[in-house]
Amino acid sequence: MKPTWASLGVVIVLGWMHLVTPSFASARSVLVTSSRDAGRGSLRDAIAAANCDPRIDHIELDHRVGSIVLESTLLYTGTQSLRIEGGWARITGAGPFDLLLVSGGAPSISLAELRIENGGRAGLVVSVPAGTTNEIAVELCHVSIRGMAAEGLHVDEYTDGIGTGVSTDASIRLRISDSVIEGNGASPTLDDVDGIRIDEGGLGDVDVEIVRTRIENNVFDGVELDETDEGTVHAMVAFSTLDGNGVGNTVMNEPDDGLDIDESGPGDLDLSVWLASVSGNFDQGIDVGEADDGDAMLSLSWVETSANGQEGTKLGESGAGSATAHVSAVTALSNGDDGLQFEEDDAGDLSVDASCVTSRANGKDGVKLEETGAGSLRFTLRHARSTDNADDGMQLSEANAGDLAVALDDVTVTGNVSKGIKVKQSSSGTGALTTTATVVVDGNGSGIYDLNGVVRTDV
Ligand SMILES: [Ca+2]
Ligand SMILES: [Ca+2]
Ligand SMILES: [Ca+2]
Ligand SMILES: [Ca+2]
Repeated sequence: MKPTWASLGVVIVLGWMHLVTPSFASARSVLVTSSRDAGRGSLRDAIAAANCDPRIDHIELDHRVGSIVLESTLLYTGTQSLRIEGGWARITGAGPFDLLLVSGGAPSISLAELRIENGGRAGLVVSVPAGTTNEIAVELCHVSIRGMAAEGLHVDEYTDGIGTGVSTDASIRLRISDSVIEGNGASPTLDDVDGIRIDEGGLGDVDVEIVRTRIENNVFDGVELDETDEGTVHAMVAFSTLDGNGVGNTVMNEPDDGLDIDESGPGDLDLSVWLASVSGNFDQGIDVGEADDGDAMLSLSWVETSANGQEGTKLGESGAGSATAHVSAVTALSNGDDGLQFEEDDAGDLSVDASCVTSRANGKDGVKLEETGAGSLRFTLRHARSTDNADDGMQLSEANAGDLAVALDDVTVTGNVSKGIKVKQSSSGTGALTTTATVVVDGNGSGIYDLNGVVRTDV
């Protein structure tokens, strides 16, 4: 029989599918059907196929795969974006190796419906190759990363490991939703192996969004974002918990927080946290630092930061640039240091607009704002309570060039061991404190007001 063009097409397609095993769900998707470490139909085979064929951008695990015990790292070296849909499979591996390593500079790696558990090193490592200048995006949706000896997720731009060697000029974008990052970093010898860690250097930004996600009981920081040189940090955390991180750390290079962000070099830091719990962490709940040129902007709304070992929230801004914070419906109870601590240094202002804040039984001040260097301090606080703290209810200070303007409205300050409200304006400039319906019950150990260089007006 003479072959038709249609039958020839079938033969060609079947032959091509035979060459690129395992089986294909579509032309650019590989279906994983085996739970074995390697071999036909395995996840390792699928990733190897994607390493060789840039048309493959999708790997799907059949929901019957169940559990895969790896004997070595799954290494994705492809340069194309890749999405792995895990079918709720569980990937583990007892040896001292990272479970999934992405090293080819793919613009996007996306994992969904996958459980990555109990590995001997990190869960997912994205190692950005030298010379990369584009954005590298990492997306986790319905992913759990639990019980890794090292980081749960580590995105690293450096050639020689954490923050050392030569960095690329890539930007890093991370999106996490409906996920769990829990109990990672248990190695007794590795340092700074956080639940989620981004090491970004050189040109480029860090852009992070964490939604509906639990990041808990990691041995080091829950989340650590380090951005250096030119570039900004934008981070948003919502409907999430970052509790109990940094506890049980036996290496102790540095105390660890729920959320730790460090931005340095030119560029800003912009963090929004809303509807979140950041409590019970070893050091600070939220610890953000912006250095050199650029501003720090912090927005907290409906956030609980309690029972952290040091400050509930700590913001530090240094170098040129200002610090601005909007705080509403924030609770800070029984932290080891201040409930809220904002410090701005060098050129630039510190401006804080806060309402509905409860700061109680903290180890030092309920609220501490400190502005030094050129620039002014502006603070408005409405509908707030700062009570039963071990030092002052409120300590607000402005130094060097610049003015101080504080307005308190419907604020209750009582039961603090030292002063109720301590406000200090030193060096040049003016100091003004306006109180409206502010209740300062004389239950403070050293009296109600301690004003230095400040004129108080009660309206
Ligand atoms: Ca940078
Ligand atoms: Ca900066
Ligand atoms: Ca500054
Ligand atoms: Ca000043």
